[in-house]
Order: sequence, then C-alpha cells, then structure tokens
Amino acid sequence: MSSFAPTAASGDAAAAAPDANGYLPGLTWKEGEEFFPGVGKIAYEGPSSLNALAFKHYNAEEVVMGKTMEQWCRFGVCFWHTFRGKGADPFGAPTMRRPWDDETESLENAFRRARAAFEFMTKLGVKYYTFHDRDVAPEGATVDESNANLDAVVALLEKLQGETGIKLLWSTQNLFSPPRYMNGGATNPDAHVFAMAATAAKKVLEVNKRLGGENVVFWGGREGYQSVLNTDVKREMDHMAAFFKMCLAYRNKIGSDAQFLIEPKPREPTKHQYDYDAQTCIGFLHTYGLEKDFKLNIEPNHTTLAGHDYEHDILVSSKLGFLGSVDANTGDPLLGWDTDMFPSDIKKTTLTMKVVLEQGGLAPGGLNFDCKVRRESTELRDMFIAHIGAMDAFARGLRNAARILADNKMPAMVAERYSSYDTGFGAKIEAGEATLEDCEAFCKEQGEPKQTSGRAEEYEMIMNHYC
Ligand code: XUL
Ligand code: CO
Repeated sequence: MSSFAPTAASGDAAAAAPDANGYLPGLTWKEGEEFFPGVGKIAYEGPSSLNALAFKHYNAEEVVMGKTMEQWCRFGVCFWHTFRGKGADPFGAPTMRRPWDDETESLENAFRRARAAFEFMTKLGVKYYTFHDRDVAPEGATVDESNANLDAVVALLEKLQGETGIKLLWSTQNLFSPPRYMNGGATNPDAHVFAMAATAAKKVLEVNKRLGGENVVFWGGREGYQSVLNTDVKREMDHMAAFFKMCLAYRNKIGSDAQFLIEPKPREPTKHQYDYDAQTCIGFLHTYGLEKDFKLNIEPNHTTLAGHDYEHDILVSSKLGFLGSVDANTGDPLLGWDTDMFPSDIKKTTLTMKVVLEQGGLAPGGLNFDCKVRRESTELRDMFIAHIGAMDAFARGLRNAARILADNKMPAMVAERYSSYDTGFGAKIEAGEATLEDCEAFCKEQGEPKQTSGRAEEYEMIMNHYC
C-alpha cells in the first residue's frame, strides 16, 4: 500500500493554505478524484507491523470461538462525528475542514459527503454504518421539504450500499439539535412539538426500512428536565412511553423487523435525563409494558458519566437480557463531558468482548464507533488511524476474552464463590422455596458463617495475565 504521509498529502485538508481566520478551506476535492487519495484498502499485517495504516490484530476472517472476528465485532462507522464533526467543543470553534465539505447545508454537499463516507468505509473494511436523519440530509422549511431532502439522499445511500455491500446498522432521529426541541421531543410540554418529534420518527422508520436498517435507536438527549419547578415528570414519562408505543405500532404496520434500542445517558445536554442508565431504562420499560419490544444501545462514555465503570451497563444489560448494541467509545477520566474518544484500553475491550462472547454475539446490533477524533487530530489519516486502533483494541479484547473463557480459571473461581447456592439450603433460596423462618432455623443450627476472601487482588493478577 502506498504510504499516506503524516504531513500534508495531496487532497489532505492540511495541504491547503489557511484562510484569514486561520482555518483551512473546505472543498479542495475535485470531481473524479478520490476523497482519501494515497490510502488503499487497509490490510491485516499482524502484530509485528508498525504501519499505522494497517491492522495489527483485527483479522476479519480469523475464527475465534466458532465465529469470525467480523461476525463477533460487527463494527459500524457513525456518520455524525466522522463525516460531519469538525473539531468544535464546548469552548472552541471547528478546527477541521474536510476536502469534501463546502460548509453549506445544500443537497449537493450532502451527496458529496455520502460518497466520501462510502469511500472511507470501503477502504477501512467496515460493513456497517449509522446515521441521524439530519446528519445525512439538510432540514427543510416544511415537513414535506425535509422528507424530500432525506428521500433524495437516501436514494444515493441505497445505491452506495448496493455497490459496496455496506449495510445500515441503525438510524435515528435528531430530536435534540433543532431549537423546537429545546424543552424535549417526546417529553415536550407542548403536544404540537411532540407531534413534530413523532413525525420525524415516522420518516426515520420508513427510511430505515427502505435501507434495510437492522435497528432503530432512540436517544433522548432532551428527554428530561432542567427545572423541577416547571416539570410534571409523570406526564412527561407517560408521553415518552406513548411515543414509543406509536413507533412500535408503525414499525409493525409497515412490516419492518428492525430491533428497537434505547440509548441510556444520565445527563448532557439535559440536566436530568429519564434514560439515566441501563437499570433505569429497564425499569422504565417494565413500568410501561415495553420490556419485550426494546433492547438497549449501551455507550460506555455515558455509563461513566452515570458514575459507573466503563463496562458496568454492558454487563448489567446483558445479564438482564437487554444488551442489543454498543456505541463503542470511551471518555476521558479528567474531563467531565462526553468526549466520545476512540477506545484503546485493552482491559476494557476485553471485559466488553467477554460479555459479548457470553451472550453469544450482538447481532442484529454491533460495535458502532460513536467516536470522534480529538480536536487537535486534524489530518485525514487520523480518521483512519483512530478506527484502525479501536478495531485492533476490540480484536485483542476478543482474543483475550476467548482465552479467559477457554482457560476457565476466572469463571471457575466466580462459580466457586457462589457455590453455596448450588446445593442444600442455598439451592432452596434460589428456587424461591425458603422462608424467613427457614433461614432462622438454618442459622441456629449452623452458627456463624465462616469468613471467605473476595480475592480481588488475585482476580486482578489473573486479568493482567491475559491483557
Ligand atoms: C449522544 C449520542 C448520540 C446517540 C444517537 O451522546 O451518543 O449520538 O448515539 O443519537
Ligand atoms: Co451514542
């Protein structure tokens, strides 16, 4: 493969001169050129390779515990950060301009962006992508105009999917950026705004079906409240459930079999979000009788914002039967917001893939890179390297997790830890056959329980053996 030099290469935004504000000009790409010149198909070169533009661990066809790496991982590229993100953060302006992007909200720009996206994904070798309605097509002045814009881009996406074999992992509706949703979408106190949110969801369900999308995601960034004084939380949650029920009814009516996924997040942009974390979402689904129709899309950077460890919601949702998909990103422990960075911690990817192996896979969900390159990572090659690094991190995690399960050292230790419930009185408790009186009689007969070490340090030592 020809090299893609870290310094300005042809077609790289860094090759162009900055404008008066110090920004690099957009749209340096010309018809007939590649959007990512100098980058070929990213190949697997093995662990000894030092080529930044090659896989060292992700070997798509390699079989691990009965399935290929590609089947276990089901990687997805997200449209919003990767093709629309330009390095803006809560404190600063965009730092990147992309060669395909003329910075307008025109359909022509949307078409070009879609073509750049499919070139990128083809070269990377990722088989799935994800988008919000407004990532791929501009909003119009009316519902009809917005829908027509979306239809025009979707026709191109359909063609590009057919040409490349890349599939839609999921799509979703953006109910958080347009100003009309400032007080919420489905939880808006104004029924008219609720109806606008539902109208957007209806269109996404249609488009998702047309593109063969395997899931639909519901992330409620504005579904929550800022002030307890002006909010009727019960009515808002009832409305959210009503919205989900309408979406289910319409999905069934149009004959779509897309899996529905709620994406938990505790806060940001809203102070108190109703989908706080996995257990909160599962409680909500049971409260409203929706538990059979939804699974969860877990994003570890949201999990850590909720005050849990990276892997906590993946584990909890899986063990309760609700893990549907993962927005595979990570936060920065020293920054308080959703930095959406590409994962690189092998212990975390190992814990994630252990759960995925234990539940027999993620399909129809996947590992979607809801991630952005850092604001300072301004070269086009950084987009590739970020994805390659994260895919390698999950491939290593997959191999490690498979070894942990095959060796059965740690799982056997955990099983032994709970073995008092396997037989005798413990088994009676698990079977729901023991009463408080039975427990009292057991304790009077047995006396004080013996002390048993939790052995956390030993588990950590074993984990280091694998990672
Ligand atoms: C926001 C977030 C969203 C959802 C889809 O934090 O993760 O991009 O994944 O709306
Ligand atoms: Co996400």
